[in-house]
Amino acid sequence: MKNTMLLGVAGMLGIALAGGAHAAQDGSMHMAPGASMGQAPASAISVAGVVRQVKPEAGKLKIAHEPIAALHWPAMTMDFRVKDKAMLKEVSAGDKITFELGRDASGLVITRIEKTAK
Ligand SMILES: [Cu+2]
Repeated sequence: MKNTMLLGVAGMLGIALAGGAHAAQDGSMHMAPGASMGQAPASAISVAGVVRQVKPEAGKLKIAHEPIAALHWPAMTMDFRVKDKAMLKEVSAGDKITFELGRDASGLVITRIEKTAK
C-alpha cells in the first residue's frame, strides 16, 4: 500500500518535470504551424532579457527572455542565433539586454543587442 503510493507520487513528479522542461535548445520549438504566418509583425520585435550563456562557436546566445506578446511566447530561457557573431563579443553572461528579433531564411535571428545594465 505504501509502496504503491510512493510509486504514484514518483510518477506524478516525473510527469510534472517533463511538462516543466520549458527551456528550449533553440527557437525551432516555437515554429508551430501558422504561428509564423500572418500574425507575425514584419518589423523587428524588441525583447528584454538576461544573457545566460554566450556560445561563440554556435553563434548563439542563451537568453532568459521576458514574454514576447508579438509571438505569443511566455517567458523562458532559450538559445537565439545572432545575425553576426561579432555581436557576441559585446555581451557576457549576466548582462541585462534588450534585443531585436528579425527573421531570415533559417528563422528567428537577433539583429541587434543593447545592454540595459551591467
Ligand atoms: Cu522562447
